[in-house]
Amino acid sequence: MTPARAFAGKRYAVLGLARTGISVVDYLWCSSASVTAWDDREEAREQVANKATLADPLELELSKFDGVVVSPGVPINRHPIADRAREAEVPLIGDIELFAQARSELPSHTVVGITGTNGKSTTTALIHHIVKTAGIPTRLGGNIGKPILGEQELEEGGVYVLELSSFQIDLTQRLDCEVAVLLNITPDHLDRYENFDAYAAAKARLFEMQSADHASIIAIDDEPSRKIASETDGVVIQVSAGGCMDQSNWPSLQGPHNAQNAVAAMSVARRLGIGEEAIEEGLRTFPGLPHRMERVADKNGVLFVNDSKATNPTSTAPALAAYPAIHWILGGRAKSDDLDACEPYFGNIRAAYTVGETADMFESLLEPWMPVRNCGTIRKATVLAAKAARSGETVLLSPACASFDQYRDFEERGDDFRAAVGSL
Ligand code: UMA
Ligand code: ADP
Repeated sequence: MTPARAFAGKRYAVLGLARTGISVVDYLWCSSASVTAWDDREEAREQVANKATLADPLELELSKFDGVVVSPGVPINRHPIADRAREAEVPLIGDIELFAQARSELPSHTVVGITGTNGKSTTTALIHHIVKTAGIPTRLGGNIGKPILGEQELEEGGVYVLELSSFQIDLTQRLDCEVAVLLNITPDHLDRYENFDAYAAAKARLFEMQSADHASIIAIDDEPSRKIASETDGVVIQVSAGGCMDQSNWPSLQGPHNAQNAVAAMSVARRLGIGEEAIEEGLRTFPGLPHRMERVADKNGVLFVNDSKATNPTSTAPALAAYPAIHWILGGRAKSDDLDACEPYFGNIRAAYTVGETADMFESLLEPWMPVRNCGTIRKATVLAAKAARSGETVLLSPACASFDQYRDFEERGDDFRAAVGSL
């Protein structure tokens, strides 16, 4: 983004210096703001030493600042910075709020914001792909792994497509999306919210920030989303996975969950004035995203699928629904102590291979239903599953857990599975 005059001469404290924080410091520095930055990790601090004063915001007089900019990964429900900023009456904000404040200085443009528990990245990438297919300049950013302030500004008439997590929405006060999308709400991130209702309320704020003539596209396939749709004012367009008739021409959008993503994306595209032909072309040519039901190999008729991004049971369920005879590799760091969302599809599973911290727990949970091998690691599970699988069957990594017990992130876990398949 080109620097904004809105921040010139202002003072900001920035907490958290990973992808988001670094982009914030760079942007504020280029915009001639004065920045004091901090991260508990020394190596992170070193990266901004030439652009910011280094100091822990908890040791600063915060009332002297115009804002405290924190990263989405800083748990503001328990980190003392939240109380300190409130006491000093300084806004606690994130990078998306800075983007919102700079919008009036950008060439005229449209913002599409996408939230939901599952399917955000797929839908964000799909909308971006359809808009691009229609020949409109467009940029992807946000929770998908690309902080928007680090992305290049669009020319007149462009469309910014932003994936927004509830953590980012919590740090945003005035992002008025021309089109805002809610895909679904199921339990997740409960360590960051007082309860499930508070998590749902965080998502609802995206719609509360919109002007009356801007569109809210809400998939009404679960109760909390239906409630938000009924309580949202203005232009509300309700969609449902059930409204998607035929996915056969969309190779990267298979399964009921992708029907939901596709109907939401189609609705956004229509709202943006994109014609049906470009929409269909976009759906047909969408390449899909790595680590989401990604077909990594076909060996002697056995399909190997990497769904490492499925970090909770709800996001694993559609993958289990999509194949008839599965050797299921699962486990990692627990997000829940049950697999209830997956249970309707247990009939599709030939055998389970448990790994990671939840290996024992899932072993005892699944044993009454199916053969289980307690493998410990994905490497071992892949070898055993590949040996057992017959032609026409699928070896599926869809962990229903976070990756942090054994890996840096879900990408590293999916790459390890791909490497394990490669060395069979
Ligand atoms: N830190 C401290 N003190 C603390 C806590 C944290 O100094 O008490 C520091 C950490 O050392 C770290 C930084 O703060 O350096 C936190 O960074 P971060 O976790 O926010 O990392 P980013 O690289 O900026 O990534 C964030 C999002 N991370 C989270 O929401 C946890 C990324 O989403 C997002 O892609 C990126 O911004 C760009 O927008 C990741 C994610 O897991 C993929 N999101 C969740 C999800 O999708 O379920 C919401
Ligand atoms: P997010 O960015 O919200 O985490 P992704 O698009 O990366 O979502 O998909 C994460 C996982 O969730 C995928 O592995 C996929 O199996 C599952 N998934 C994708 N879309 C949906 C949906 N609409 N509903 C439920 N699960 C979904």
